[in-house]
Amino acid sequence: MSPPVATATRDRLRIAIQKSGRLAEPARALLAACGLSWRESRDKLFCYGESLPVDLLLVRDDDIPGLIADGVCDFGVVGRNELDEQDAARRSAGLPSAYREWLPLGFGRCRLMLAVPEAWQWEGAAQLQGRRIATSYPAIVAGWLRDRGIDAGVVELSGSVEIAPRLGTADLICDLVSSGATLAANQLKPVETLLESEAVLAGPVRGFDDARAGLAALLLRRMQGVLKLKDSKLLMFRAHRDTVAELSRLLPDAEPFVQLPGEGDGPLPLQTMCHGALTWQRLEELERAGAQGLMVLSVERSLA
Ligand code: PRT
Ligand code: ZN
Repeated sequence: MSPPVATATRDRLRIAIQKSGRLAEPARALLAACGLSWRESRDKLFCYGESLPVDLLLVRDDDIPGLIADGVCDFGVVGRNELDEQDAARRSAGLPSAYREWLPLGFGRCRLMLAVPEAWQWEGAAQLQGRRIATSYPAIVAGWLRDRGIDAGVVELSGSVEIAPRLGTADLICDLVSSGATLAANQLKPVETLLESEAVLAGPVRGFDDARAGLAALLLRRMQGVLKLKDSKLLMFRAHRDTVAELSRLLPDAEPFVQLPGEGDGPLPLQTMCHGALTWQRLEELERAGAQGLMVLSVERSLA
């Protein structure tokens, strides 16, 4: 039987992730790649950690910052947009920050942007004076306007923000954009970026002073390892000493070459960890520059 969700255990970590939605699967995949596994509860809201004392709480993304602030959860995987919005709202209500970003996670990328009707000639922020902006991010938008000394109305909407100009409830919008297709379908064009967002690991402002400290450090180290290796490949090849400088120039996204033990005075056996894509074209270029027997290997795990 799973322990009740609200019990404040101090020797287990509790991480909130989105139950369903854009960040749900990538968050689970990242935690699983960190070696975590869970027993699902029947209500599918709480998953008891089996491989490590790290439990999951499956919730709506909007609830994650508050769960951390209240100490119900230790960490959460949430969009920076949501975290910053709730933090800005807390601060404008005179409350102290109750969480912070611990690690950017590289998925769920999008931008919080101002978008205006296509017919507008965009001349800059001053044009917003006296206008009405529809958004689900009122605190971020209000702060952005305040910083620029602009007096504009903020119309808070929880969804379908992009139709507000057509309905006449606002003159322009501020919303998340990834491909831009939603804006285009609503005859809107993006003009200003307020925030570059992605999923982040959010946690308390300060660390932990009990058994969770060690668990948090372990989790963070594994996450950093997984993220670093995500696009990394081990590249092995042989090359004559006089071609090494040119080969490393062609691999600016690789770590310094390591020479492997070998015999004779033929080409040196070398390897390097490359953090960018190794396309066929790049390999052919390396071959022309003198690399022989090129081999690209996937890396499962690394403590390097
Ligand atoms: O049910 P729950 O409350 O948990 O989920 P939700 O519906 O509030 O959130 P969800 O799953 O839609 O998004 C979760 C997080 O994904 C967001 O908080 C962002 O951090 C991130 N994310 C990344 C996005 C987008 N890209 C995105 N494109 N969230 C929303 N959108 C929406 C945007 O609001 C607009 O309606 O997609 C539309 C624009 O997309 P394009 O591709 O047409 O530009
Ligand atoms: Zn939500």
